[in-house]
Amino acid sequence: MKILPLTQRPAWKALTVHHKKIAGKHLRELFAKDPKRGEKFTASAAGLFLDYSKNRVTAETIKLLVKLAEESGLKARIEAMFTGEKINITENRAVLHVALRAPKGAKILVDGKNVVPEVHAVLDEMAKFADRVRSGAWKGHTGKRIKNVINIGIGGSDLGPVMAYEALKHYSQRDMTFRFVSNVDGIDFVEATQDLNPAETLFIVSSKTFTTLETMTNAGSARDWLLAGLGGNKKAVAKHFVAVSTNAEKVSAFGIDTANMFGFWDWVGGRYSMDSAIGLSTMLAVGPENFRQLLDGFHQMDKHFRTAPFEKNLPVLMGLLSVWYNDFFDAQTVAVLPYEQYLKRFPAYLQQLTMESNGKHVTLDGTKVNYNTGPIYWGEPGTNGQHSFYQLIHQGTRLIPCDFIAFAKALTPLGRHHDILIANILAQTEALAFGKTPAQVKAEGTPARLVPHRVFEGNRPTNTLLADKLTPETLGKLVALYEHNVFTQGAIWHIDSFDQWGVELGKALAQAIIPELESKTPPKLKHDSSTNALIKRYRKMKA
Ligand code: G6Q
Repeated sequence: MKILPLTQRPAWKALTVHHKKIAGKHLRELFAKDPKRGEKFTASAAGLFLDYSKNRVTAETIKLLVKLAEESGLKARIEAMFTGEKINITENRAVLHVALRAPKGAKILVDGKNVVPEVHAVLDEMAKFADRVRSGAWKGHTGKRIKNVINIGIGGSDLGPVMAYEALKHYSQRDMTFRFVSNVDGIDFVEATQDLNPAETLFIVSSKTFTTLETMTNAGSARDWLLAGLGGNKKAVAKHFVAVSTNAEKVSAFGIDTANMFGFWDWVGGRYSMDSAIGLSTMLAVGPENFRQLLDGFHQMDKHFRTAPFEKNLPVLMGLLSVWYNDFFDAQTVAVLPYEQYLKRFPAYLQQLTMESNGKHVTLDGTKVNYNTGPIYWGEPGTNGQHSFYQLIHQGTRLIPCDFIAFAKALTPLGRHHDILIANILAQTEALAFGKTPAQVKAEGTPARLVPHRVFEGNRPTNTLLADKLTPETLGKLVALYEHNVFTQGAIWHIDSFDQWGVELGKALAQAIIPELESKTPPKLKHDSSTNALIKRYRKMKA
């Protein structure tokens, strides 16, 4: 199927005209016109319920957005991903995070080879290892049981594991301590280890490439710390270090026994890898059975994404709504606001997933886009955010579409807390949609001069996502929902959501400057005058 440039697709043109009609309409009006709106504009899948009625859309908008998805070849692109086509064209790779959660009997071919058996073989190895560590059968070098696990990794090899650990803490083995070291700022490592006994500590070095500067620097410091604490016998490394990587050679050169290496594949992107062996820390924390539940949740959402018609497809609807605001309303950002303290790292995780995927300026064929691509994702858990940046969402001059996330049941109920929490999320989306008119403000007895300050325009769009309770399975569904939401957006914009040349640049840049900072004699500097002067100043200041 030939895909026209985005702005030439008939649905895009129709949406441009349609937007002019919708832009002036208020949600108050849309709700008043259709008393069933709050029930109609909803969809559910795999136990997740989405209310998208408080969006600035009509049935016509959704019809046109779905048409846009069709004209963008979304269906074929979904199939291409699920069947292992090399849709990451700039790196010539398949994009198969969906294979990481495919059931045992499934068949997904990459270059003619079924990858599912390998996925399950690694999962089984991880489970065996996790059981040994959790039960105390795996002993450290001095014979002590492992009580502390530190994941060393960065970006995709850190954000997923941290988020999942925090999200699933309720299910974690509480007599063990889990920490995550990512930053090359030495403080990250120092603080993570300062109160730990090396004899009881296991490091997981998580790095797809096993060359990432930050991770290798931290792993080196971890080895020094361990050996210093255990009397310097290099044999100790084998009992206190395992690796998650695709690079066996480098793992072995570091001194980690490749028998203690858990592999994955080049068709797993870093930001899509929390359900691969990169999730080893998650499995150690919550146990193999819970990890399998997590994978099952992912898989349920995968099936929904692949098979549900677009107008009932949660990730597709959410992706299309993002495109709607990003490209037609010129919204710059999307806020993700979980009303669930365990999801406190979810927005940070999503920042990478969304922005590293869709922060692209050219289409698949290298043409510069003439429309906006990936919005900025950000957020904090509620209700905390309400006492800070919500002011701007309610009364600022920017349009900020928000995803509100809540669960019907608290994992550890405490008095009235949960009802109060949920009352807040409902009140916020209500206020954002309907606002408060000058007449309403006046009727409250507000002095005339204060009326403008206390008016809420409303018409601020929100999605509300509701699920039963935060379980490993639900977390899997939620993450897959956003993965496929990002996929949908990328398909509409016709960009490669799976490469990250901007991040690669960062990996190369600092390498040239490190020796200039470290050299004993003044280096010959060939940068611009600002960088040269800053390097000289830093060398002088640190002396
Ligand atoms: C993810 C990115 C990036 C990557 C890190 C770590 O999609 O490519 O965040 O995960 O740079 O890379 P390594 O796992 O190779 O250390």
